[in-house]
Amino acid sequence: MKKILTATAALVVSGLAFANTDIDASLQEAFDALDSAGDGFITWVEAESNPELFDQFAELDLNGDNVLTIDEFEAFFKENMAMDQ
Ligand SMILES: [Ca+2]
Repeated sequence: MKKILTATAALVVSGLAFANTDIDASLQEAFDALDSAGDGFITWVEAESNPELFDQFAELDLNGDNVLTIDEFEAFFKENMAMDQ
């Protein structure tokens, strides 16, 4: 009985770890798709390809440098793209 519980716990833990990795990979993929220059930033011009992102750009740009880093983009991604995760 104890063995079964331990195995179940291990499955739950690895499932959670996998889910997190999956979101991180999807986040990076979505970011790279928008970062057409591949410089690690999403600019206003690059954000134009995604109207929802463009609308929220100023709000997401926490440090006001007019580019979004992956950390700034993460908030948008989790709110708008990862809902079904
Ligand atoms: Ca910024």
